[in-house]
Amino acid sequence: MALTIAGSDSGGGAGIQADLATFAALGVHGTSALTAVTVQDTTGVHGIHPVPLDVIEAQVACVTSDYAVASVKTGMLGSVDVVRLVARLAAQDRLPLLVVDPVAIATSGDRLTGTDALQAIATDLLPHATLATPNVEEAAALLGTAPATSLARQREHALALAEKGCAVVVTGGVDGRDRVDVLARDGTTRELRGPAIATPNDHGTGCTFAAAAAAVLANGGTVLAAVTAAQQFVRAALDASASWRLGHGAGPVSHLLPSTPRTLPIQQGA
Ligand code: PXL
Repeated sequence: MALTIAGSDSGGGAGIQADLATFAALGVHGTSALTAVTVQDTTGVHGIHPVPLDVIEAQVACVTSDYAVASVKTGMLGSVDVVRLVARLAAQDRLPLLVVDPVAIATSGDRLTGTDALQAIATDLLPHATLATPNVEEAAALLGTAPATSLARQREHALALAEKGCAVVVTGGVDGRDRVDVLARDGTTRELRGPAIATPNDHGTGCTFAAAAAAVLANGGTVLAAVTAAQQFVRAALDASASWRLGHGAGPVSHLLPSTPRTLPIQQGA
């Protein structure tokens, strides 16, 4: 089982909702500690309401003292104080196999976490993580530099972040017609690539990627297995929702993959 520490997306495409759907699709029981309530649909973020620090800590303490949490994923943390709280819990070894998704901006372009909190993630939280999953823009924000516009620069950013002490996969790089994720650890890099998928529905890809990685780690997989499976899961989720028209903006990816049963068995007779 796994724990997500993240914000709620009322539109159900990203955040806690995407994390729990991903955990379930990959056969892992999900628990959650909510950091913020966002008022959100496919067109944008219309409000952000942070959850008080002591309530965030109480949720984590309650879940981790009752369940044997096997892996933890963080999403929208929102403020320096929340980042420091999560870093303190991690330093106390209460957040095993920690996957940090340094959420900065929603797919709609709305900011969810300030640059000061992103810097705190880089300095205070990454040293306690097993894996960090920034996209190209988030990697640049963590490093305080401009986003990579080449594969070589994407590799450099992944390697620089990995020096903080965890494996790092920088997602969403563009190389011709391919989309490339670069995994860096221990001074080496590895590329995972595939052709771009044409779809208007890419809301929640970052959360889904990190949650899928956490689910694989919870089941005893290696970091490479986690990143490989996460990429495959997101690609399948993008494919599966490409024809959906659920809202007026960027719609969600589908967590209902073909291997997932669509209906419950019908009980015949009495
Ligand atoms: O995908 C990043 C993300 C994380 N957390 C919440 C979000 C979003 C994007 O919309 O709403 C709560």
